[in-house]
Amino acid sequence: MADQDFDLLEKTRTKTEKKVKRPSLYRVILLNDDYTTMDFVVYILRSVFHKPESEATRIMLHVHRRGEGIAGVYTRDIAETKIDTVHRLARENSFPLRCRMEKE
Ligand code: TYC
Repeated sequence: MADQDFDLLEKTRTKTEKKVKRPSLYRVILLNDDYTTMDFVVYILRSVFHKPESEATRIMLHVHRRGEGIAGVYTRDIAETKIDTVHRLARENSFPLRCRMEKE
């Protein structure tokens, strides 16, 4: 390939390429309430957020005492799906447990 042809192709590539960016991350925040059992919250933290038993218990007690706490940090789609799963499991088990997300 001639040098000027290469330069032309390279210029086109530079114009059209998109920068690779890290996705924004979102904290999934678990909210306290008076009715959801501690066991159910620990079950949620283990099954949905893949926390070991000791950490699940620590996070649950933090939320119980402080009102809210971080269940995990994920990309937007994963965070939204986890929130939907928590709300579905809570509803299926007649608990009012809620969570929300916030950008890191
Ligand atoms: N406050 C609840 C109770 O005393 C326990 C609880 C903890 C509920 C964390 C929700 O996100 C929560 N049974």
